[in-house]
Amino acid sequence: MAIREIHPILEFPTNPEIDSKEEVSEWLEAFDQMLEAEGPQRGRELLSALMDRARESGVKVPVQLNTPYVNTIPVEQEVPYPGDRGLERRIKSLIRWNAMAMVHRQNKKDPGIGGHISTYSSIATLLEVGFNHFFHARYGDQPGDLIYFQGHSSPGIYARAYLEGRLSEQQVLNFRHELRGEPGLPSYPHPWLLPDFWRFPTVSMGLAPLNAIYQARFMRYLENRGIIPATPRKIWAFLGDGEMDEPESMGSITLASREKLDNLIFVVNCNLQRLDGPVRSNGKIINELEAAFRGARWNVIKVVWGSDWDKLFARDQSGILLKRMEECVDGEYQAYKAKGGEYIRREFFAKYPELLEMVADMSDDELHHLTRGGHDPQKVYNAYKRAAEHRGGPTIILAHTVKGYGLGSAEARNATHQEKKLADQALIAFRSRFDIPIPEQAARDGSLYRPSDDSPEITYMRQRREQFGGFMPSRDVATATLETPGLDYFAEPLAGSQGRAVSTTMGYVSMLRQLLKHPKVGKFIVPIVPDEGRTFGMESIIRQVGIYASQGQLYKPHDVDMLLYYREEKNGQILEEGITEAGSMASFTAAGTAYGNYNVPMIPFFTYYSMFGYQRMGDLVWAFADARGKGFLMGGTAGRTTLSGEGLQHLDGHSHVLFSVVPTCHTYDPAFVYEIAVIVQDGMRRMYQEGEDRFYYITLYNEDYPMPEMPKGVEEGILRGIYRYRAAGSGKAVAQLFGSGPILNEALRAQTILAEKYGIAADVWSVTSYNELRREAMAIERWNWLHPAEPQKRPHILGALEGAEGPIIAATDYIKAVPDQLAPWLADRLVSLGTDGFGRSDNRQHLRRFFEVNAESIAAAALSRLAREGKLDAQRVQKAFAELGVDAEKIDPAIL
Ligand SMILES: Cc1ncc(C[n+]2csc(CCOP(=O)(O)OP(=O)(O)O)c2C)c(N)n1
Ligand SMILES: [Mg+2]
Repeated sequence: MAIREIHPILEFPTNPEIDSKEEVSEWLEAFDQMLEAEGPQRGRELLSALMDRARESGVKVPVQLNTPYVNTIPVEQEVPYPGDRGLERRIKSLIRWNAMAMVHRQNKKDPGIGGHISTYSSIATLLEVGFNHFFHARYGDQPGDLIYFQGHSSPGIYARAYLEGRLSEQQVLNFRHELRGEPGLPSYPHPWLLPDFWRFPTVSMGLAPLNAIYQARFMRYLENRGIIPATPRKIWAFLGDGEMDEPESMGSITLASREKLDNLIFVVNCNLQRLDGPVRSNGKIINELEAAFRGARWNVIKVVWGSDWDKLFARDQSGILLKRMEECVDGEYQAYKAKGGEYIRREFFAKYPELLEMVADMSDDELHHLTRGGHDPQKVYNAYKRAAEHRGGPTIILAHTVKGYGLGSAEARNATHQEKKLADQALIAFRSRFDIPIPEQAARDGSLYRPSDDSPEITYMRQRREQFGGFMPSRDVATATLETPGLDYFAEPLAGSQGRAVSTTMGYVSMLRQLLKHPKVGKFIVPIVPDEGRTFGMESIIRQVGIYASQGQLYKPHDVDMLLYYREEKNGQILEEGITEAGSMASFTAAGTAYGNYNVPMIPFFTYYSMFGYQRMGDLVWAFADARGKGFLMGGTAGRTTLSGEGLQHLDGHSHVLFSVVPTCHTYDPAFVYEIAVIVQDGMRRMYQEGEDRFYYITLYNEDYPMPEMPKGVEEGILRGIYRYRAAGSGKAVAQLFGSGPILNEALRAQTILAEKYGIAADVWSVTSYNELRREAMAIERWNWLHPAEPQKRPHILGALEGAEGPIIAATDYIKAVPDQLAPWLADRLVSLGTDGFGRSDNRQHLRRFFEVNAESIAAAALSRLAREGKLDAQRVQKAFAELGVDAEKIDPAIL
């Protein structure tokens, strides 16, 4: 008995075969005696010393990451529950009812509209103990805890807010009916759709755990840099056990322990089921997660069994109950709940006569209602208390729950996730089980129920929340007050490089260096880089502001004598994330939403390899936009022909298309450093001074060429997406050449070729953003069709091109779909040249010829188009092709 009691502390399960041997018994007896006399701490020390000795002697000490399948906190170490259990149960029952009723009603009224009943039913106690006893809305003048709610439990969160009086009945009745001309509620946590309420979009599985880890780290970053005061704030992430299968869920768990993030608490709702069926039918998800997280050095607290099991454990002299619990797999545990008390007695207890005897005095109904730990407020409270008090690392609570808890025939069934509405009888049974004080007919109708404002339930709920500083979830954002630098601060990039060949990346890095020194915004800048700092020439920034390292620099770097040594600091400003674009995006998210979560206007610049950007972490970008994130994503080593040498997996020719789908993202493809300066300056103003919820994707290239000084009066054109960079030298242009990024230089060279070799005058335009031009044009077109009686308006692209005649050859280092965005307005004039197809390993010259975006191809395309329009002789143009080295019969790079 004593051995089993200390299991949770000692972490060694007994092995009956060894136990039986006499020698072992003697050892165990001696150990028991010592434990009794000197306590568990001494026991731990002794074991640790024994293990050290064993290791020194070459004995292979077994790695044991699992504790027995019981609660981590022994019953004798529990503290009593501090709340009014009866009242809290009534409140929880009311929330359960309303959460179920809102989904049920919607699906009766509008079949197929969806929603979830069974997820909240399993997590209700886990959330309610938090709301009543742990979740702080404020710490003094600081915002409070940050909570990532399991996305599919949203009906329960809404139901609570409804009882609190924060959401109207009409809103709740319009759950999943947002577009009816009256207030409604979105399906899941979406700050974009309900900005005063939700903080974190969590419904795409796996993003919440990753974002929560980086959020906890970012909180420490802000504290260590002195941007916010240190508080006992916590980050709670409520996660599904099925959700833990997503690679993002567990991919960064060692960061949390390495960084000693004791402000982070994961609560996994282990209802043993996901959408289709069991999470680990033939094993135990709780044990699997326990081993993984203990291995990653998290504090793991298992909450497996409710208090009513305690008396059975107390009766168990031989350890047979634990043995039976250990041998059952999750598929069986699920079946026990689905099939009820008689089945539990027959299949679980009757396996061993001794075990069966143990429950002889219990009815089938009592057996069925033996509670799982995650449904017992006493057990949950104790786990949370331990987690909140734990120091030195993150905690994960693995709470055993039942999916569809209380839903009668839907409880623990494989199909329960998809349950949207209940039959009349089930509604009535629900009402009885949870004592909902409504008439039978109201139960059949699935009516909402809210007691009066002065009822004990509502009074208690409100009092509890007042004690913790206010309602949650809630998102309140202070008005933006940051004064961002004017364009004059960017004098250096605007002046050009004085003939020196530099890349836009270099120009951007020196601009960033300058911004970091700015007296008002400097400290808010957060440079983020996933192990590519040197690729982008950021060594000087590392030296200037240091890399954030929560422990400082515990070693003397080998390059300490060099000017640009590898500088790590406890208050370092750069987040060097290592090779994790997803992790970096999570940091970008924490920083880009800090204006709302910490009231500090952090301005992240996440610079990365553009090819490993959106297509690698797109769902996180989408969630960032939903969360109203701000900041600059800087796609470095951009362009399918500009990043030479690398090849198919590296050469990015499409990230602009991918980013163009995000409504709040502004994408720019600048050719010159001054263009970047104008975009960044205006972006900072809009996001942080004007408070607009938007962000930027800007591509950076590594081709060196002289950066010109900014011509006069082009700022607006840069921001709107197009301006004439160099008009035809002599004569009126008969063709228009569009270029973006370094391909603008090819367009300029084509302009010269056309003029000098063929006497064709052409204008050259820098197109900084096809996407901006398209969005504006679409908005104008929409207005036009909606206002047929009004004079037509003209999209900016047509206004900008007024008087500019002839075909338009639009060349880009991105795929043709990028310039093609303007086809609805320029169709009869537009010839797009782009880099469709797989990248190749070669140098720029050969890549551009291969993809037909070099100057010669641009010139040839212009001549060809003029020939088609009857303005040039086709035979002559064909001859020109030969002169220009353009092979008309070459393979099409788009398909090969
Ligand atoms: C990335 C992603 N893939 C798939 C889904 C669809 N989906 C919604 S809920 C769910 C099952 C969730 O199971 P679990 O995490 O165990 O939560 P439970 O409802 O059991 O608490 C799935 C697959 C999703 N929301 N996100
Ligand atoms: Mg689950």
